[in-house]
Amino acid sequence: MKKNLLLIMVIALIMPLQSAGADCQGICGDTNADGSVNISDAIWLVNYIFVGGPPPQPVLACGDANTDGAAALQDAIWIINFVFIGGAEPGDCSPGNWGQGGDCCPF
Ligand SMILES: [Ca+2]
Ligand SMILES: [Ca+2]
Repeated sequence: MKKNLLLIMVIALIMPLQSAGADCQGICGDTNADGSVNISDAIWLVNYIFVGGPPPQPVLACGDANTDGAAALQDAIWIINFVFIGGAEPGDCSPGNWGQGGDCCPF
């Protein structure tokens, strides 16, 4: 019983420390975390949404190219527009400045 209480206390101490760092990392729109935003990121996102592939890396927020607070098909379309027809760059992934790294903060 005391071991369980001690374990709960340790977890309670660790949890706020993890969220305080916010774990902001990655580049908005770089869903496969290879350091650039290209068509493979749109494919990664479509694979995640429709086929159950892995989520955007390193955090889900990196898939939120249109900064509406969710990683969805619209974000894949946003990335495709950015890559192929000069559309707007992926936005600030809650929060952060695009292209400066460390952008994607967990939702
Ligand atoms: Ca990429
Ligand atoms: Ca979005």
